[in-house]
Amino acid sequence: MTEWWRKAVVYQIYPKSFLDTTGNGIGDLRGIISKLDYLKQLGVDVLWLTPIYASPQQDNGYDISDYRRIFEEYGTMEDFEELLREAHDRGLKIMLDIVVNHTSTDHQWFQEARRSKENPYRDFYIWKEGKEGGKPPTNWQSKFGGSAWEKDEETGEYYLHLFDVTQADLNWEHPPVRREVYEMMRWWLDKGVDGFRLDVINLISKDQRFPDDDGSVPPGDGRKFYTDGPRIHEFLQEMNREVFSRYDIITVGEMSSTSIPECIRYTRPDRGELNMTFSFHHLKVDYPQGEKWTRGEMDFLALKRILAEWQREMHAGGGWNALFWCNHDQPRVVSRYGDDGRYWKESAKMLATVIHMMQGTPYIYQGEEIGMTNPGFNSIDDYRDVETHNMYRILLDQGMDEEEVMAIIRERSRDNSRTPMQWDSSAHAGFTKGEPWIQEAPNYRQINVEQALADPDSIFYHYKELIRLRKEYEVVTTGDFQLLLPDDPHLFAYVRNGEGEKLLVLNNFSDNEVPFALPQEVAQLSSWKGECLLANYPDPSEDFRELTLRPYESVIYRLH
Ligand code: TEU
Repeated sequence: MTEWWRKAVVYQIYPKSFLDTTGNGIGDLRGIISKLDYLKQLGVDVLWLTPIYASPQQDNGYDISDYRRIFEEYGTMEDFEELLREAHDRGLKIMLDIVVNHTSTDHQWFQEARRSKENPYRDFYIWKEGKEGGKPPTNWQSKFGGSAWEKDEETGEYYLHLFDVTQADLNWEHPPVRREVYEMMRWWLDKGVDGFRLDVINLISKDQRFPDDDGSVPPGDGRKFYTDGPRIHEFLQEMNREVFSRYDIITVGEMSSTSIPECIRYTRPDRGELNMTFSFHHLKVDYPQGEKWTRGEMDFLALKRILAEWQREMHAGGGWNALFWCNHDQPRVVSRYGDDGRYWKESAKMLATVIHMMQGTPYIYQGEEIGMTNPGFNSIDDYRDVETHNMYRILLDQGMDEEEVMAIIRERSRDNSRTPMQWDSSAHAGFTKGEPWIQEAPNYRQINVEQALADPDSIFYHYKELIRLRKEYEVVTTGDFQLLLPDDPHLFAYVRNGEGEKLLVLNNFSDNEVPFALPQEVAQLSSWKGECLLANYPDPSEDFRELTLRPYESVIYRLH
């Protein structure tokens, strides 16, 4: 039996930037309701909303101050219930983003906890004495720059924050924390929510010795003491028992710096943890020496190697991948691994094909389906993201000149994907009638939904076709994966092998013409018949055994 989520396609909505119906410059739930028909037309099955809960918005909602209230700028609980109803009426499911590694320091639990060492909520968080000389308890670094510990003046102890100082890490060793979290999750599921995306869920179990990181394993920032930590599988199995197993839902864990063996453990059905995981190694192949805040070229062979390893090994181990190029933390993929100039349309379609014909559950991030690009802002004042602003200061303090800092930010900032959804060519891309909380990308007059829907050859319709193919051909869901030409510097070619049916997926990642010839290892295919299922040029070659791929050309052949 194939569980429904293995054949599903998920669409990620960043509510703040999706559609504003009130004119305050911030997207809202009613905006999402008004676009459900558009999403249905695309053909997706599940909508993942990034956090919509009450929050001071230091990190755009990943800093939750109340898990059971809606952020008031987004609307009311009645709006949410209406969204749920309207989505369900159309056969769309709703997945919420659950952030339980940390809460906002505005959360009532933290407000109580910081009052005194004796407060009943004290142990909801992780408190430690500093070291001699006014030093923090360990040398761990926050993912957003600087120490991961903040001294709280009230009691003189430090609390741990792996992200912003306003995002205090919860203490999962403390059973009442786990009970509260499970109860909150059931509360949402009882409302009718269809699943969860679990934010940085592989970071919740910390090594209780809290050692310093001696740097022997790069990057030496402490992550080895809390990534896929000592009790992580125990916690997830408990969560599954207490919550997930009682509902027919979809669960995906966001896994920071994880490994294939761990993700097999997280997702093998008999282990009772999660349905699938996001991993990020394929989105670090343009980080020189693993360092995000520098500029670098993509290592294409590494990209192929990594994606192929995850395909093969997760399949062999019985795990399940979430497939994606884009989310609200990543630059736009067409600007990053494609070409957002001359071959914008071809390369956006090609990238979509690469991911959507793999095994796993694909995720589309809002705007990806119309080929939205990085906005290329010039001034730090155009950026809103807390990480971007922290890194701006840190890099300047290190002596880097402002121009170089801005060049890095233009490539790396998370705001690249957080600009307003481009609906049409009217002011502010049709996102708001007011002033948007962040500027829209300047190219919205050319790249927008209205345009895409009017053009039968648009990127939108390519995504729609890819989704349709997944539903039509079983091999996309169940077939195994074979990488061809691992050393070819331009082509990403692979075969999906199903019963009596195969797919040959050819993709040119360059703006050159590149010849392809069916390699020896699949030469037996020479007796097979092949038909083209989808391409990004109007006249793809009929011969799949030997052909020349044009710039960014992408073709899917069905062989039988
Ligand atoms: O992100 C986790 C995470 O580690 C990142 O992708 C992070 O943005 C990156 O390491 C910074 O360089 C999740 C959310 O997706 C992100 O938006 C939140 O800011 C973060 O957790 C904290 O909740």
